[in-house]
Amino acid sequence: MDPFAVAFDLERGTLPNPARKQVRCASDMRGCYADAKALEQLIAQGNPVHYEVSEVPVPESEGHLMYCLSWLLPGKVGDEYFMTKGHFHEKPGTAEIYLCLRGEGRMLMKSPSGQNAIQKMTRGAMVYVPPFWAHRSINTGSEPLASFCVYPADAGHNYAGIAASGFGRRVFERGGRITVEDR
Ligand code: S6P
Ligand code: ZN
Repeated sequence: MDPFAVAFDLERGTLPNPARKQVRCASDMRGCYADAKALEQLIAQGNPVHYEVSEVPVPESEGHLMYCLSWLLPGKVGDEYFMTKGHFHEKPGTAEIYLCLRGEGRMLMKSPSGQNAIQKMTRGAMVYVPPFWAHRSINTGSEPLASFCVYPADAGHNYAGIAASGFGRRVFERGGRITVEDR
C-alpha cells in the first residue's frame, strides 16, 4: 500500500469523515454495568449512544498499526459512569497506546492474573496499556472523552474474558465524588 495521511481535529477531539465508524448504544452494553435495571430503563428511554470508534482501516496483518479515535459520551447507568465494554487482545501479547485528546476519565486495566491498574485520562495524557492487559475507558466528566488509540493491526479483540468476569473494579459517582470500588 502507499503512505497516506488523515487529518484529526485536535481541538474537538474528532476524526472527521472516518472510513468506518462503530457505534455502541446502551442496548449493546447489557451485562457490563452493575445496575442492570438502570441500564434497561435507559434503553427504554431512547437507547442513547455510549461510544463511537472511528477508523481509517489498514490491513489487519502483522507489521501494520491500526489506529482509531474513541469517542465515549458522558453519562451514568445508575451511579456508574459510561464506559467501553473492555477487552483483552485476541493476540494477547500486544500493547496499545491511548492519547487523550479531550475530556476526563479513567483507563481501567486488568492483567491475566487479575491485578488491576487505573490511570487518569485528561487532555494530553498518554496511557500505555502493556501486552496482556485488558483495558476499558470510563468517562467521569461532563463532555465526551476522546482518545487516539494505536495498536498492532493484527491484535484483534477478545471480549469473552471480560464479559465473563469483569474487571473486578468499577467507577461510580458517590455523593458527588468519583469513587473506585472493588466489585
Ligand atoms: C482497540 C482499542 C479501542 C477500543 C475502543 C472501544 O484495541 O482498544 O479502539 O476498541 O475504545 O472499546 P471496546 O472495548 O468496546 O472495543
Ligand atoms: Zn485494545
